[in-house]
Amino acid sequence: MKEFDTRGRSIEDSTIDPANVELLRIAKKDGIDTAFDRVQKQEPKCTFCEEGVSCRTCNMGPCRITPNSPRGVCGATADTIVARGLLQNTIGGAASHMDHARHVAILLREAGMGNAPYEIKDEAKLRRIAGGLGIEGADTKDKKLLAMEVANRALEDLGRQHGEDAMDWIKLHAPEERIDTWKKLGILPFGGNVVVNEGMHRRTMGVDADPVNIILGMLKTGIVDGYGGLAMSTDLQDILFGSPSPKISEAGLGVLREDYINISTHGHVPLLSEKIVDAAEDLEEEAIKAGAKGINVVGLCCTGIELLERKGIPIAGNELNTETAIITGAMEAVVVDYQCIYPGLVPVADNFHTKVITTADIAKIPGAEHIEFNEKEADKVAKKIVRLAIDNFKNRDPKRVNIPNVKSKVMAGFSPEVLVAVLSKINKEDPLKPLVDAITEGKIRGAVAIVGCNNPRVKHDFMNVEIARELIKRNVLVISTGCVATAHAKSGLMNPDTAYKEAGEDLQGVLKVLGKAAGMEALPPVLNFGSCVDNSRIGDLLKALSDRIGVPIKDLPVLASAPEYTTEKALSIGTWAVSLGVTTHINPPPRISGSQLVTKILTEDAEGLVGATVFTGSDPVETARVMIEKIEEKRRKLGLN
Ligand code: SF4
Ligand code: MSK
Repeated sequence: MKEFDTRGRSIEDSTIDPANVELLRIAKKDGIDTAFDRVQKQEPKCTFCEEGVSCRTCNMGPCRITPNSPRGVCGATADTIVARGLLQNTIGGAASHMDHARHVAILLREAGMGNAPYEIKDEAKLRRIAGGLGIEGADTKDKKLLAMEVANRALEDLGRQHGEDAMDWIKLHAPEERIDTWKKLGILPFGGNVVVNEGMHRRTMGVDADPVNIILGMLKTGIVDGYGGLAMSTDLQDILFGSPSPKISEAGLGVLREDYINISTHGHVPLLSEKIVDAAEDLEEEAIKAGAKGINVVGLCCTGIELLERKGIPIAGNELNTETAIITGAMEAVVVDYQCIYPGLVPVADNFHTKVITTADIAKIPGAEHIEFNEKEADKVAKKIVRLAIDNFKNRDPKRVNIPNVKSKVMAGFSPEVLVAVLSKINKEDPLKPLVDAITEGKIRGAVAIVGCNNPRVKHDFMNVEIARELIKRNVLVISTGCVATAHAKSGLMNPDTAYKEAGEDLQGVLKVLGKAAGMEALPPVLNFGSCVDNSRIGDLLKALSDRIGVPIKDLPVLASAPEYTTEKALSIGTWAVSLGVTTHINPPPRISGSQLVTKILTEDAEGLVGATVFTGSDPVETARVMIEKIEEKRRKLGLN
């Protein structure tokens, strides 16, 4: 029998998700390899790589820094190599989000031209964004024409090659104070893609060797991600698919249904998944004819959250549920777009009847079935995929179906607009006042945005969930996105009926007042703000609070955290948070320990540059304690008790 791990880590020590425990036992019994096994087989890790002091940028290398060889062949020091490695990862994140934004912008333009079967679902937001961009006739123009103009402005913003002024999407969303700070530091982006281009240039052999300058380049990349990636994607998706509103649904692998054809949508960009939901509704009869009770579309990762926040589609799990979802034996098709899709899904699916269907020309996996997604024929492609799943139902082996009975009720779909709508029922003239009062009176001590991924190097969901529990107990509001939001949803922290009981007394009081205004007993103490690109909504909320209170974001009692970070995207989002002035916790630690200088810049000197730093910590109780200390320090500086 194959060994589950090489370090004696038990299944229970690998995940806190009971559904995963159940399914990993089956995987172990059946000899199915998952990320939980593979992570162990990668041990021990190369310490040069772990510390960030290996470089394979050019063909004189690879180079590794040791006491005997303190410079690479070109003369680069550990400081340069570590800083360059970080910059390169940040570029990977920003490039992913901006390509996502570009993709949505092109679809919006096609929809405006009548070339793609998509509607403009949030006309008010379209007009608001158009107004913010200074487009003439934003209030009166035909919405399709306006959609085309907004899309063109987005593409122009991404593609601008020269200029001095901030890019449009920065002006739309960033506080003036930040734009000034970034300008003074020489890191204010005038265009989107050019920053990625410049960064790739900066990091190649023989260009930027100054660690401080490279870190500034990294901050610039984080900023461009925040606006050219996250905010642009969010805005355009809201216009096309509608802005989120509170939705009650369910989370956890128990949302899969035994008698139904199960289709999961996984990835990040909801262009196809929205259509899969429609196609599944349309083809219900065909599913029944195939012997199923119907079609059950569920979400995984961020595409899943996009469906949850707009349509209330149940979310089956986060990153480390994507392989185990297949091990339920009840999944007819896993439909993926791009980002965070493990190639390991295919070998897991090979053990079952599940079809993994790739749809993006930039994201193919050997062994998967590729059905190219052409937006112009979106309905046709979606139906083809759903029919494939229906047809696959007959291949399911009922004896191998094991759907864990694990799921939790979840309230999702929060955003600044939703909060303002709730708050305006308490104070119509000045909606943010009740929230600001709760903060100044100390009923809410502060807020932490917990965002990011799962990482099998640490116990699945443990940090994500336990930090939140510690914080809400101490009257700190938590906002979460991405795989963390799904971790919180699965663990009951977003249950609209019970979650508030886990909050401290003062926070509970506030949640009850807000809940009453929203027509329920209490809001959850952990608010689901959506997918990874929806982190832009947190930026908008911080800007609104900073404007209302009259202090820069860097002085607000707020922090960010990515407790189980995996992707380059999480790193670039974290970099954006720091550039905004939000001190950010990150775990497992980034690969910087090989440079004292880079470590010092990020953990200390960044305070003088942007008013925020980075810190690490792998114990949830201790990390939450440090967070609360930092929040209390901010409160003291603001003169708050
Ligand atoms: Fe080595 Fe310099 Fe080439 Fe990196 S860039 S591989 S340190 S020679
Ligand atoms: S899906 S970026 S693992 S949050 Fe957004 Fe999850 Fe991180 Fe991907």
